[in-house]
Amino acid sequence: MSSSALGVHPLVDALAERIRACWSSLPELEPLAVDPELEAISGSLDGEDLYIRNELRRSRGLRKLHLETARLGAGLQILHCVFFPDPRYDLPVFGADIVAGRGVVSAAIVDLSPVGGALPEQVSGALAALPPRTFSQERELPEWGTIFSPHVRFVRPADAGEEQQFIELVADYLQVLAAASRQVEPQAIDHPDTVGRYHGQLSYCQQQKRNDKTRRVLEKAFNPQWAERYIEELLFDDPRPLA
Ligand code: BLA
Repeated sequence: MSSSALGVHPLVDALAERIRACWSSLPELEPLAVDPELEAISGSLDGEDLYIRNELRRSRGLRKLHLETARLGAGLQILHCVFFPDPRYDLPVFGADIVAGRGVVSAAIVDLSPVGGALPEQVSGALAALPPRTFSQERELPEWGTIFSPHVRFVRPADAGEEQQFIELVADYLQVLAAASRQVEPQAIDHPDTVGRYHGQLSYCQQQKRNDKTRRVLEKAFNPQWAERYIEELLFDDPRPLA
């Protein structure tokens, strides 16, 4: 059965398709195994369909590309996407999240987030040069959102036109990341910059885990132990220790 047959919001489907298309522009794209238990999860909760699909890849400079599309409790539809860099490469974390319920998108966020204090200059320059995209409803970041860059966009798309703008915005950010990941040269595993980016990525994961909204939804759809494992092992797993 296709995910749309289960009632995933068209923005979730369309953005997932666009992200998959962007994957192919990443250098040295390779498969990455997903725990078979987590690849496709379906069930029901309070009489509603429950569905999670997880896709993983990796590419040059990026240790894990994760795309999750889900339909969880109370008609909630989610797209969750994070590309985690290999700390040896001076690359940001790509993150995007869409939350929709009852046909309305309440949250759409995208960012290339720094792990080394500030974004690499090439990346911030390329982001600053992107075509402007305007949204009528900007949202305020939560208190844990200090991990995001000055280029983060957090909006509530008001109509189909703004939903399309959001898709284009995500594609712009992915193009910037693809260009950077083609050019950047790795540094030694024990280089102080590598160590700094490793700690930066740990703190990115730590802050994301402070988002109670994600945890609460997963606990309700499954159970607290399952949610804990899912968050720690798949959503925001720490990078492998350097030595
Ligand atoms: C908010 N995330 C939310 C909300 C829910 C989820 C229910 C509240 C919706 C709203 O405020 O309108 C739930 N998100 C999930 C679940 C998953 C998910 C269950 O990804 C996965 C299974 N969240 C991320 C990533 C980012 C992110 C990668 O996972 C950003 C790059 C951001 N989600 C994010 C932010 C909020 C949010 C900033 C708003 C939080 C707030 O306002 O308190």
